[in-house]
Amino acid sequence: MKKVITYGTFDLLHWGHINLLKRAKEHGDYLIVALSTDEFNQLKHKEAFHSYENRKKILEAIKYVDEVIPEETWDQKIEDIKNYNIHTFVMGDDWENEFDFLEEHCNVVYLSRTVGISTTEIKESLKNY
Ligand code: C2G
Repeated sequence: MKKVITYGTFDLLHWGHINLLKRAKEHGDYLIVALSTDEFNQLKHKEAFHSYENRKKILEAIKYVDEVIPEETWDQKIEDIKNYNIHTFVMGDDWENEFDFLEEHCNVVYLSRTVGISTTEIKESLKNY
């Protein structure tokens, strides 16, 4: 079984996230999403609208997603890759080259971001509603 992993906050889920998850799944048979906890979001200087538990519930309902685990630190990726026997690590290309150090442990794939949508844009638009 070829297992794929990707990381993120996935707040206010939108089609850019879905495009990423769909393409990530195409790189294997089993997709794990390491979902940023509310505490880790603080380290990322992000404040999610939905709690970790609710973001997890939403992700688990997506047909491309097979498992959701917590992302608690920047440094857990190598351990995750080993513990979950990951074949391919996938991230959007806003992270291009940031995770190339993982290449000694698994394939590293950066997928193009979906232009025209982001959680930030959604929040901004709603402010003017
Ligand atoms: N994404 C995308 N297109 C968009 C918006 C997001 O392809 N329009 C992708 C991002 O590139 C990322 C994933 O969707 O791969 C999740 O996006 P975020 O929740 O913003 O992820 P981020 O906060 O960048 O977390 O350790 C890695 C970090 O946790 C990544």
